[in-house]
Amino acid sequence: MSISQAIEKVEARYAHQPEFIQAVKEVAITIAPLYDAHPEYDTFKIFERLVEPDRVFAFRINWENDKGEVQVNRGWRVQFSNALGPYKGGVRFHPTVNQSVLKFLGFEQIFKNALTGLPMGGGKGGADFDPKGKSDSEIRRFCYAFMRELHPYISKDIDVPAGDIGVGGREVSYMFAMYKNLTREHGGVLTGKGVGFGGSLMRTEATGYGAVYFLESMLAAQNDNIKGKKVLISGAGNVSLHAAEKAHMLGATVLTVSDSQGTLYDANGMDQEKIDWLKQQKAQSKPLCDYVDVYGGEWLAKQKPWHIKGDIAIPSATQNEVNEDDAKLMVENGIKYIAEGANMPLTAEAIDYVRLHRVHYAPGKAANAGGVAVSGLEMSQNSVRQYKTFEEVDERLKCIMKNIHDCAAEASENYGQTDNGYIDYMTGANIVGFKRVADALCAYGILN
Ligand code: NDP
Ligand code: 8G0
Repeated sequence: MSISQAIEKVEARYAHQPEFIQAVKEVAITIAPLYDAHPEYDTFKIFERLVEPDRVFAFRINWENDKGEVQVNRGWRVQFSNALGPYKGGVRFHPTVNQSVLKFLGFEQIFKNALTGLPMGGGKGGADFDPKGKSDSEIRRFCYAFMRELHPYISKDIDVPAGDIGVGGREVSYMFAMYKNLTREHGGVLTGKGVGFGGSLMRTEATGYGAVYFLESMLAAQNDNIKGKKVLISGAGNVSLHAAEKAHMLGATVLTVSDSQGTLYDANGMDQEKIDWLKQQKAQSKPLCDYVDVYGGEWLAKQKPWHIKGDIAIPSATQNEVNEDDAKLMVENGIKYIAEGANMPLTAEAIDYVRLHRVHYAPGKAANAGGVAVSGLEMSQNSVRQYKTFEEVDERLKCIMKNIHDCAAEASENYGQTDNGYIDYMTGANIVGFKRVADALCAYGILN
């Protein structure tokens, strides 16, 4: 079966899973030259096999709110592929979570994890629980209940979840406590744990910092650098605020962050004090717009950042947040580089538009791989029970991000996709990630 036939089959079978189809097509359209060079992939039906998860667990979560009322949510864990190592990927708590979203995220995770060069397979999980407006006790009860249902399917050598949207250090700690309580195992079953009980230094910063390290390599490839560049960031969560922090540390001017309510625009740039204030504000679930009263700038209610002039965009909120109109605004406003902090923040049309206009574009599976890479380092540290310093992890992260950049750029060149210095990172990253997984599957024969 050819790749295009496999896509048709996915489209027919999963017509009700648009995000998943979108993610599959984005990989499919770029790996044809690799497939042509490797007839064994066709023989072993690698693509057809990889678009179907190994398994999906679906479960109900019963929990009690502060009024003593019983609440019911749905949860899932998608174990997509363990060809390269234990299933690895975050857990998302957001009302928009469904199987389509988790399958797209799990599918992407397979190739991202392969790109890190660390032994991790791909998976993703979550629940349609909305943490907004919930008390700490409600969050705790939900996390306990979620882990009570999830724990039979995971372990440090089988499947290793972590946080994602709506799941940070507090939630990981509650889930870890329940896992430990039920299994009596104090090991590396979750990453993003507190540093006092098995967490890695730098895991919190890793995704945002890594995205900026990736950008540094993209800029260097064009004989350019980040100093003095104007940076637009969307989102105001873990990825966004740490991307802002690193961009500022390296001499860029961070003009925006945003959330579901609107965009914060500070023409003077956000320095460390302002970023620390934003972290505090978000940790207390307080509104971004209060910033204007303290530091000035503008609050643009219900607006995205893309109508503002800048050099670099780091969309770091959620999937499909940048549509074709937003892409046009980016190009009109001078954006030359895009590094995806979020997973699939650009729609397919937006990607086509920015690439057509020769904006240097790094897909999430390359640019945001720093988070899962440091999770991989957390797993190793848990196994050997020895912990690295912040500086040691930072060095490894820099090295991994540079390696992902260089491998993707090299594949773009080798497969004839680099055009006059314009590197096709999307094709390059997909080819490198896919090849590592496909070669493992071929070696296994027809077992996954
Ligand atoms: P957080 O929950 O910390 O932050 C999410 C941010 O995005 C918040 O500011 C939130 O705003 C905003 N947001 C979420 N959904 C929407 C929406 N529908 N519309 C507008 N804004 C929205 O999540 P993370 O920073 O961890 O994750 C952000 C992205 O990065 C996700 O795509 C995630 O999968 C990806 N990622 C995360 C990694 C990590 O290590 N955390 C690793 C690699 C990728 P509000 O508070 O108003 O909802
Ligand atoms: O550490 C992880 O496994 C993790 C957590 C959240 C998101 C991601 C990702 O790569 O999208 C990975």
